[in-house]
Amino acid sequence: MKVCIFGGTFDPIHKGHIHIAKNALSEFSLDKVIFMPTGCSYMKKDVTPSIHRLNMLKLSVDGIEKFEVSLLEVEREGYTYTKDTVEIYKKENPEDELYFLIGTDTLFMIEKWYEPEYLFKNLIFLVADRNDEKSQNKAEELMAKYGADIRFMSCDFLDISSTKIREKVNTTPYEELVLSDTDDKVTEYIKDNHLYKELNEAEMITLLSKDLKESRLIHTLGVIDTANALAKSYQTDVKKCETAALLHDCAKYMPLDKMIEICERNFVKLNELERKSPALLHSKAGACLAYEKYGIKDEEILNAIKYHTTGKPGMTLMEKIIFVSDFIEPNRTHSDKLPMYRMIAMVDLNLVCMNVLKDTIDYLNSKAEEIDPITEETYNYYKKLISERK
Ligand code: DGI
Ligand code: FE
Ligand code: FE
Repeated sequence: MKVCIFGGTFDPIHKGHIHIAKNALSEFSLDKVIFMPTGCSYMKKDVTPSIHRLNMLKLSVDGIEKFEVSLLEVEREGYTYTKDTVEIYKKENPEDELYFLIGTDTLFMIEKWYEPEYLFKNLIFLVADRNDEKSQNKAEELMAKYGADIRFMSCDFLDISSTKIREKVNTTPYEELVLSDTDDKVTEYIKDNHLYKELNEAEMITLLSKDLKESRLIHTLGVIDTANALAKSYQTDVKKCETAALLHDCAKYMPLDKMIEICERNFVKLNELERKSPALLHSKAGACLAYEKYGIKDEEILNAIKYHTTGKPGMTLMEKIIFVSDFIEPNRTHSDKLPMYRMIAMVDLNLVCMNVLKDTIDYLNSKAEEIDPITEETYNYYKKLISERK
């Protein structure tokens, strides 16, 4: 089979991609074009979460004959080299003749890629885009130097760019948004999932109120107020603390299997206890949901959500503020020590962290619940910290 890999971020996929892929199919009599979206490690700032890029790809490509979408790179953690992708593909499909679709810009960068010799030896490059003299010369240079097989496509090049689409979305209200350069289903997806625009607080609250029960929203408001007061008292970023507080329990009512799924696709490691305990897992799942659904890319905010249930040794100020606020916010009534903790929190967060952890461990023991190792480690960390300064 003659198979062509079409790699890219596809952020978002647009009609130019489809145009090029269709032309590659016919011009080189290919059997298949495989769209290969790049992975993105969890929290990577400059790319839309993989799940959205993948869903948009599927919306435009599914049902088109000879087009496929591959998860090979999306499902691998961290940065993936094209060389690794090709190697894996070849191992599974040793008979295929492999093509690789690129734009002229890539032609000038490819020598900087990991092991270009391997790529030139194993791939036939199809170059879409302007077939100008400079590109021709570069191709000839690569062919001479590496014995590369580089072929220019003869189809016209549509002047469409994902960057321009993102800019347009960013500057247009969703309800007025019309995109002629992507499939309508993709435009709808962008609107429905609030892509390419930062959500403001009101929009986040609207979304959140669909994910949470009223009592949980009231708790959340309490956490926001407490986090606000603590952020001011400790002179740290009030807005970021409030955002973390707002979203800290966003995954509270996700079914356990969905929690596991969202963590796994974001490469968040889980232990056995977390896999069976939604009460524990909602914090890690919440960080992933804040990232995928609420568009939060700030690592500090995401980590404050991620560790709000167990804490962790050596928490940042923001992590401590969220961890403590969750426990002491005014709607909590579970312990008569809370008024004292609320006062101490304004002057000594570490001391309150230690106490909160001690109370949690006592509570879990009384219920014969398993204690997560990180809860234990965090308690020991803060206990030591307090004892050493005396
Ligand atoms: O989500 P909230 O109710 O606002 O509060 P939270 O995120 O602190 O979650 C509290 C729950 O988490 C509570 O049911 C106890 C549980 N939890 C915290 N640490 C551990 C734990 N559960 C187990 N099994 N093991 C832990 O170490
Ligand atoms: Fe929680
Ligand atoms: Fe909470």
